[in-house]
Amino acid sequence: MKSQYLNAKEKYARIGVDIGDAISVLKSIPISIHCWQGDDVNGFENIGQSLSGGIQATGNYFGKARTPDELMADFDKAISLIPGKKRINLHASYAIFDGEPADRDNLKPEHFTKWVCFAKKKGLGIDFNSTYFSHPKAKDGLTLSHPDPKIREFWINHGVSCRRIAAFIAKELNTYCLHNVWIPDGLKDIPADRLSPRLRLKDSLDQIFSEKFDNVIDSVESKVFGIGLESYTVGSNEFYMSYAAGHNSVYNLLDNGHYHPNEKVSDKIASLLAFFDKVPLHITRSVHWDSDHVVLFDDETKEIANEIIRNDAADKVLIGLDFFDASINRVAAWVVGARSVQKALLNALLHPWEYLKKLQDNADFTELMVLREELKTYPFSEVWTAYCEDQNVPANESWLSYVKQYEQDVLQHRNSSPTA
Ligand code: RNT
Ligand code: ZN
Repeated sequence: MKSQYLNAKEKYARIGVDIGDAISVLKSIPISIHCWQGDDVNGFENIGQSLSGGIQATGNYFGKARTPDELMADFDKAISLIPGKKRINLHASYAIFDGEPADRDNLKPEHFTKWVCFAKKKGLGIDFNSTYFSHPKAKDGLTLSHPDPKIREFWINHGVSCRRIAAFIAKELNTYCLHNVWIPDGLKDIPADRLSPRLRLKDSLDQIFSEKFDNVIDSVESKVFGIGLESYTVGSNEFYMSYAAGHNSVYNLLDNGHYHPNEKVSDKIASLLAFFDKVPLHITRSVHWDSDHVVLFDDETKEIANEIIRNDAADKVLIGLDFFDASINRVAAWVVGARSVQKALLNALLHPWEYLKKLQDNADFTELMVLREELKTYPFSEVWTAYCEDQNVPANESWLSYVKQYEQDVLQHRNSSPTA
């Protein structure tokens, strides 16, 4: 084992890569893990609304979390098998009510104190999303751009409450809190007016973002289309890109499921880095469309990681995960997705980028191609193993036995209604 590691160290050293340095950088890069993989984006409001807004979780694997305690326990199991620095990404619909439930326009920091305690205990940061879907007032697919000022006001108040909650979280945890806005607003069929909804959205956002907070980073997330909203998306890429460009503290979040299949988010990151000091990211895997499959160690994930690492942007790109697969063990899904992103980051850290950039500048495209191809069979797995050992998590597929044990001990005993 040791000699394999030394062998790998020597091999990488010959191309100018120090694997010890790679491991120490990797350790410091936080991954924000989305809570919503644990319960198919359900949340805890119990308002009788199924998932809406043009997104869908498919599958019916047993054992999904039904209560805050179950979701926290499942999340905890997942993070025990994921190396490195972690944050938890919450949605407003995961508010925990002790007494009377509050509607979305009236959410308060106290509805998230249990999450804050959980995060403190586990050493996690928290990111936050306002929730503009799965609610009776979002039924017709419009929220912040709705023609009815009363409905708009409801959702503006939601955004305002959520930013106050994000500020509370940031203060409690003494780290930034990314507050992201994604709205489903769009139309199934060809619009008669594309501009008015966008002007209304612009005005709603201005109202939501008018209060200033330390340590809250705001972002807006565009999308190409949603199910049932195929013809028009109010919050399009151009709309939000322009909005972010015109507002100092609002950033454009890139979700790599939200573009045409031939567009690559890996290519967009550097464009944004030329103009913004933060680039929030949702890493997902889209199969033909925004299907939100579990993230794998695949070419696009690797290329996204390459962009982050070779542009020295690990503190600018805020990495979050966004997928929801209900057809497999949900805890395993979290672990696969998070470990895949970390593998991609490590893979990127094991490239001699300065040298490769020089080859590009010198137009030596032959050596550039040859070296990149040869690097694909370098002993990456030895370094990944060393990293996992350093972080006290299983290095290979053996982590699954812990999830299977948990499935047997805990998940299998969950029927459809929660026990107290
Ligand atoms: C939807 C967006 C959004 C959601 C989550 C639940 O297409 O990707 O980020 O997935 O907020
Ligand atoms: Zn997303």
